[in-house]
Amino acid sequence: MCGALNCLNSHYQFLSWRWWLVIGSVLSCFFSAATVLLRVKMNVRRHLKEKNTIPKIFAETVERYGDKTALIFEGTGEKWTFQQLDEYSNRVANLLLERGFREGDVVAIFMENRSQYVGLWLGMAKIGVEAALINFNLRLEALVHCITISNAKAVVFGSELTDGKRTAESWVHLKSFAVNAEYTYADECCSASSCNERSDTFFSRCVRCLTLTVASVLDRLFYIYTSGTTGMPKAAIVVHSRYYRMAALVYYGFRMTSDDVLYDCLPLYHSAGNIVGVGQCIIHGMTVVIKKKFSASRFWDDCAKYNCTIVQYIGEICRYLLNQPVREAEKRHRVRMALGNGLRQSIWEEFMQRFNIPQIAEFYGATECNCSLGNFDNKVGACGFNSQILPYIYPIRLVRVDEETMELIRGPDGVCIPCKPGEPGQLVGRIIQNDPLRRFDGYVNQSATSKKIAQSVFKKGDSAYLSGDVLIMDENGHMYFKDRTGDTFRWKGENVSTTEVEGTLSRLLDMKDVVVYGVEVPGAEGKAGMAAIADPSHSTDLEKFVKDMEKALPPYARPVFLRFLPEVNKTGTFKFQKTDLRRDSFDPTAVSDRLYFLDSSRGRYVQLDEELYRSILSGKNKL
Ligand SMILES: *[C@@H]1O[C@H](CO)[C@@H](O)[C@H](O)[C@H]1NC(C)=O
Ligand SMILES: *[C@@H]1O[C@H](CO)[C@@H](O)[C@H](O)[C@H]1NC(C)=O
Ligand SMILES: *[C@@H]1O[C@H](CO)[C@@H](O)[C@H](O)[C@H]1NC(C)=O
Ligand SMILES: *[C@@H]1O[C@H](CO)[C@@H](O)[C@H](O)[C@H]1NC(C)=O
Ligand SMILES: *[C@@H]1O[C@H](CO)[C@@H](O)[C@H](O)[C@H]1NC(C)=O
Ligand SMILES: CC(=O)N[C@H]1CO[C@H](CO)[C@@H](O)[C@@H]1O
Repeated sequence: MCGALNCLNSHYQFLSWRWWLVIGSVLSCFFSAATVLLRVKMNVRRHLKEKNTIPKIFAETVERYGDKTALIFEGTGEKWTFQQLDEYSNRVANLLLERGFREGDVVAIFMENRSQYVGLWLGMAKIGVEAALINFNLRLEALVHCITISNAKAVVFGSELTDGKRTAESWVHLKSFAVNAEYTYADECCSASSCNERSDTFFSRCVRCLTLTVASVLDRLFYIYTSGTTGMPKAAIVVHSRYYRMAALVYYGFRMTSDDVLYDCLPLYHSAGNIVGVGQCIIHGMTVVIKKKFSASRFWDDCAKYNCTIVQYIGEICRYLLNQPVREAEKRHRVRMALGNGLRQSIWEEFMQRFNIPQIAEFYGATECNCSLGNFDNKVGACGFNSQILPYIYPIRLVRVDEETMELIRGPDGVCIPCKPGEPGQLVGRIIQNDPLRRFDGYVNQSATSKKIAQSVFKKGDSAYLSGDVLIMDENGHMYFKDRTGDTFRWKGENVSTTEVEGTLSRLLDMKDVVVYGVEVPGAEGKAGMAAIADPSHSTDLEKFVKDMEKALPPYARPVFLRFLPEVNKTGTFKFQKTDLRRDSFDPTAVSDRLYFLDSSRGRYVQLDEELYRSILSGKNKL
């Protein structure tokens, strides 16, 4: 619909039919975005007025969909109906009440992704106990850090995380009974089918007698941790209305129905998996297939098996799918939409064509941020839409920043400068604390919260949420993702976007994992580009690579250093971890991987040994 309109800037004659066509489609984009926003806004208002918390909304869902399948756990094939999920969560609630947990207490959940995961936090929410959803990949310091900052009174363990449990036993400040007791507890409830046969403490709990704790939709539902690509994770607060809003925006925005079947292979300790995915089950009565772990080779077979109509993706998942050999199931499925964020523009169309996916539903929005965007009209490459008129309804904006330091650039009056179309800028969202849609609930750590808020952004004296992400808006109002904070670097007087270079290089290298970052070279201004390439089979033809690269990238964007390694580290949400790579830099004494240096005079990569390294450091070798 809005896709055909990149050409608004060309000179249409006033009153010509094409001019009207353009205006017409900009307006229709605008109205569809505005309708979605108003609809969600009205629903949030209503839930606020009727005090409809997530457990109350779920109760309505159960009433309506009772025997329909709510969750399917791929792996065991276990299915839970809405009724069963409700009963399970009531047992959880009753058990916790008996153990003395009360409204406002925090209980951490540290287990791998299983159906019970949802039942656990939902059960807690029914009695106002707040769950801290801990990343189950964490160990040692990071794990202790996350549990500590959540102020959890108890931890529910999955038995599969035994070395995590050992770590946990040293947490003297946790109630000892809780650690031991809850550990067994999560273990006992491993399958719904065994529930009926067992008469142990958990399953003897009443499933019907439970009074929901009266709460406001502005109360805390649970905590989700930021992925911590830089530094320790932060606990972001998710209130009931935010959960509703995140799930409802994609539901209405992308025109989903309760008859859709959603394939969710993302971790449940993260908002994409647990809110955008599972939220469709809790709120809208959709069947959600929970996959224990993302598998590129099983992906389409699973979709075909469960008749999934929507799949979720995140980070690099789409590229891993493209990297797979062609298989029959990849076109046999009924998937009509892929929902997620982080699909690179460089593979967007190939992904749609090869797997026969009619619509990409790319959205943008951090857990804690109130500036979500959605690409509601299938526009290639865009992560959202915001027209020039929309800011009155939806106050988000791109403002000028120094892309390297992310410092806001202000005009003479001290207010931030809005970007023009085509100009990259940081996405900011105005904060209006008494509007549930415009609220920023922040982090558990107050000082982390204040770091994400700036004053005098839209006008003097206001405050706004800083997303930390750089986007570009075109003339029509489509927004495109540029880079994450600190990912752009400057080289030879130019700004290099790591996301763009990664996309290009990965394409040249048959979709290998490529991570690009800037490294400091003594005596050189800015940062030199370095690319870490996952190449376990040593299959890269460097000569061909250089030739292709020279055609595809301008000189300043070509990586000066290459590092070939067996595997690149990723976060639980399939994003690359760059911190270690940056720290290792290009020092051959510190890195055992193969390193190369771009000898620009000869136009080829040469192996980087200690001698060459010293010569670069001393400035003898020109970069
Ligand atoms: C998928 O759809 C087919 C045809 O409508 C049906 O026979 C099959 O039982 C469905 N599978 C599941 C898991 O619902
Ligand atoms: C690079 O970005 C900075 C601000 O972040 C800007 O001032 C500068 O003009 C940009 N340089 C180029 C060559 O685009
Ligand atoms: C972001 O949160 C702040 C703080 O509550 C709020 O005032 C602002 O309106 C929100 N902005 C958006 C775009 O949601
Ligand atoms: C809170 O955030 C600040 C700033 O980000 C950080 O320095 C501090 O260590 C954090 N405190 C805790 C307890 O995590
Ligand atoms: C990947 O992570 C492991 C474990 O944290 C670490 O030991 C290793 O150095 C990392 N590799 C790279 C290339 O950063
Ligand atoms: C991603 C992941 O680790 N998934 C886990 C989900 O739960 C099953 C069963 O406990 C584990 O085997 C998976 O590894």
